[in-house]
Amino acid sequence: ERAILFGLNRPGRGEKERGERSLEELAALAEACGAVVVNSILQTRMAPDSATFIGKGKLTEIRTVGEALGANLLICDDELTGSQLRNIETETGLHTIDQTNLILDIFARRATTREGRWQVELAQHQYRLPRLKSVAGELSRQGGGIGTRGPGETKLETDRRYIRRRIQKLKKNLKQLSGHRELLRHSRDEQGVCTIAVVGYTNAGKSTLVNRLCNSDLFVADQVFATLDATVRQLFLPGNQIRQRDTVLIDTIGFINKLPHELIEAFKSTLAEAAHADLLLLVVDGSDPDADEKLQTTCNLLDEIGAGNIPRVTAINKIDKINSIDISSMLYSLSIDNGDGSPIEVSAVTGHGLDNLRTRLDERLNDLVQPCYRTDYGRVHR
Ligand SMILES: Nc1nc2c(ncn2[C@@H]2O[C@H](COP(=O)(O)OP(=O)(O)OP(=O)(O)O)[C@@H](O)[C@H]2O)c(=O)[nH]1
Ligand SMILES: [Mg+2]
Repeated sequence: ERAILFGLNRPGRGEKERGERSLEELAALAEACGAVVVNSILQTRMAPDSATFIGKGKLTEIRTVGEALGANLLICDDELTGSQLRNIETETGLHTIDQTNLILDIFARRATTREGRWQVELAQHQYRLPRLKSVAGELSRQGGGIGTRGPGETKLETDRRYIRRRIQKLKKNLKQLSGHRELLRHSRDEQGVCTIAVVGYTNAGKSTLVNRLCNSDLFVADQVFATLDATVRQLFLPGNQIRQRDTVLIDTIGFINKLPHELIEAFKSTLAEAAHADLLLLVVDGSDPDADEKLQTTCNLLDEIGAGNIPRVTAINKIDKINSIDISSMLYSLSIDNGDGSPIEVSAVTGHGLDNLRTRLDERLNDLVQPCYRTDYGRVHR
């Protein structure tokens, strides 16, 4: 597919650059779906147009550019309403999707576990339901067989009913699985296991760091959303003996700016692993020019999923790719403001700084948890 990207930036200093970077990120997402980006169009506006998102003139321009470049897909760098989607498609003659749709598509491609697939499907239905008119037709055969169609009922109503029913079913299935997760978490609690959730922007190197620290072989790739599950791995720290507790690292889903709320909602049991951790290991890609903005997004999302108050250790990763003087002072002030101590520079690839990181994790865990006498614990209950 040959895609044209479009977005808005507000007037003001630095806003245009911000808009351009946002379109670059959108391009990476589009490429992750196998699309070829042929052009990007940015318009300066105070606010989106309620009917067409960007101005009418721009839409005509997009139609012309699209025809010249042989484009067949238009992707908006924001979430669109159903009527905006329809109006833009009419004006440009191009199949149009928005950023949420794109991210849901990537998740759908990457989800491998049963839980992951159900979570993505739930998010997709919740996204589709209010926009059903523009995509009506896709589902007509699945929901409405003989006998399901009431008198005078339109296809749209049947579709809605099918989706609502499916949403209920998926929620029920997911609830069962999240019960299982809770059980596992509960048993870790009972055994006094210390949990550290590894969180951060997508592609920051979280899985690589978990692998390096735990000698594990989780999937790593230079792509957005390589990880869609919360995976638990045992971490051996010198302090485990002193605390008489085991420690685990939990690798989690990466965050992204404008992470669709449908996904946050659908993935809440997976994200809950971070929200219940004793400590967060926040991984930042220090070689990324937008590192401080991405850190801000990450912090906001942590608040949103209820993990905002968990103590954290910040690791600035990929230090092998940068000169440490280049690291924005913003990064330091952001994490110091949280009262969590200065960030630790590491490289998950070369292993640089990992001993410092282990020491810091140990110190923080010592502050947070008391020793527990695990071996006695089991006997008391028998
Ligand atoms: N140069 C360098 N590359 C790194 C380092 N850590 C990770 N990478 C690379 O960064 C890319 C992303 O790594 P992942 O570990 O998959 O990142 P992640 O944060 O788990 O990403 P998601 O699961 O997609 O959110 C891979 O190509 C890694 O090889 C590092 O310290 N230095
Ligand atoms: Mg990962």
